[in-house]
Amino acid sequence: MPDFLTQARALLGPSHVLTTELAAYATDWRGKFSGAPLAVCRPADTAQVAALVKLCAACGLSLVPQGGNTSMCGGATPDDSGQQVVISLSRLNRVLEISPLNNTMTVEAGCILQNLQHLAAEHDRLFPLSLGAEGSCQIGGNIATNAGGVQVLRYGNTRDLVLGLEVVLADGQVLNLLKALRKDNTGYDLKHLFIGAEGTLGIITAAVLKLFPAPRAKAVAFAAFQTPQQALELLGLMRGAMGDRFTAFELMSDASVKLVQQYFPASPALFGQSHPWHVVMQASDGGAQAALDQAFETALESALERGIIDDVLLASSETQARELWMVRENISEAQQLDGANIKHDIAVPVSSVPAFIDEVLPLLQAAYPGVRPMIYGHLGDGNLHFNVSRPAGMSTPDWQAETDRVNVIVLDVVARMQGSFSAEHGLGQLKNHEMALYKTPLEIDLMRRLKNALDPKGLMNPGKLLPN
Ligand code: FAD
Ligand code: 2HG
Ligand code: ZN
Repeated sequence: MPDFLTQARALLGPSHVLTTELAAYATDWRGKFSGAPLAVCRPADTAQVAALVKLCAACGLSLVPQGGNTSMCGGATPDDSGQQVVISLSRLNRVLEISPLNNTMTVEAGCILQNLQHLAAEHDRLFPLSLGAEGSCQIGGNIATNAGGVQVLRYGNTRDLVLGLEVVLADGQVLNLLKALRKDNTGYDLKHLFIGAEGTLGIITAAVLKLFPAPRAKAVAFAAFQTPQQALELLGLMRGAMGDRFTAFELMSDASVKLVQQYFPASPALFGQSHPWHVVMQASDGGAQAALDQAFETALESALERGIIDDVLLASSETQARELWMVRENISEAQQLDGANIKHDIAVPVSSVPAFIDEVLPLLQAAYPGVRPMIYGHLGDGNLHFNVSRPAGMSTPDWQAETDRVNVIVLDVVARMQGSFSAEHGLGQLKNHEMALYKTPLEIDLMRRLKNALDPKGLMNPGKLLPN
């Protein structure tokens, strides 16, 4: 077997093969998983990624692709065998082309999402993927997890934003699908195999992304109301009034808003009294600000008159809009600061969300008196983050020991409602075991056959996505 470290250093340069101070690469964002990689390699381009994959294969070493390491499921965290190589894509951060006429940009996988949003804006375009981790996650990681975020309602998931891909396969071959085509029915659409595959089928090195016209006007509001059913009524009313201009509709329980206010004291003051539920919502378009404001305000007035909402705050400046959004975007971080929580990233049909909440809450409260569910998420997509914080007085290890039981309570209801046990974060090493419970044997068998066809030696991110 070739000496991996010597050859990797010759290939990438010694400073790009790290064997010490690996904690930032070896531990996940939540601090839930950590491993012991043999090395962290930082290739500079697609050719180096391909050569590195070939070297790993020759040495019989498995590899873990890593972008911004913001996975919620330990997807980018190596195991503790000392036999896995983390391949960090951070140095593949070039923009290869931006074409306002085609409404596309071609970028390397290690580009930070927020930088791509800014780049699009500089060209008077919108790249609509938007999520709390956008300042550090990479487009390769977004594609590998088929990330969702807060504008799926209008623009779809990452899968809908990718026109072309370049992928290094498990044997080191480079599959170049970097086409900027809106139509191409020439056989199986191979790029979709790698989108959402969590690095188990290949390493994404570049992508062609869709751009949209840059909005000229934007309206943001934060509303308070009594029941999830009213949130659905509000969603229907706002979509009816605003049509395609309605881009985001994010639900938050009062407990999750209060948690943000507790851990982020600079959060904006909201309403004079408590309300059980809140949403932050956004509309945007290419027309005049006054016209958008008028349509938005008229729709909200109608919601108030009909008693759908109790109260509403309209952002009167970009700063205020950002502050209102930060209440929503800081919930993850606030939960992280608050200690252990058992996360569920579920989806049910949008119309079933109120029934789902009504069914699960009493079951949890009966099993764990004093439990603190933090319910929030992308209501417009039927996707809730149903993250259950430990009951007051229970220790973190005792609560973590309840994970399987809590999962069954929540996920069995999801399954009965024909839902998904992982709507946008993927499976990683946190939820791959649930596959065996909630996917059919035929689905799992087909996935294994795909995996074996593309990665017969099982070297690409083993232990993730598929059940062990
Ligand atoms: P990593 O964490 O590095 O990797 C994620 C997975 O992709 C791993 O399996 C890894 O092996 C694989 N991977 C990474 N890069 C490549 C590549 N180039 N080729 C092949 N495989 C690769 N997700 C949502 O969907 N919606 C949200 O609203 C959302 N909000 C978040 C908010 C916060 C505060 C945090 C911490 C995370 C959030 N996430 C969200 C989860 C996370 O999935 C996203 O942040 C992001 O898509 C992951 O990108 P990354 O570059 O950090 O990937
Ligand atoms: C969000 O929508 C993210 O804020 C993170 O998907 C959710 O922390 C979570 O569970
Ligand atoms: Zn989310």
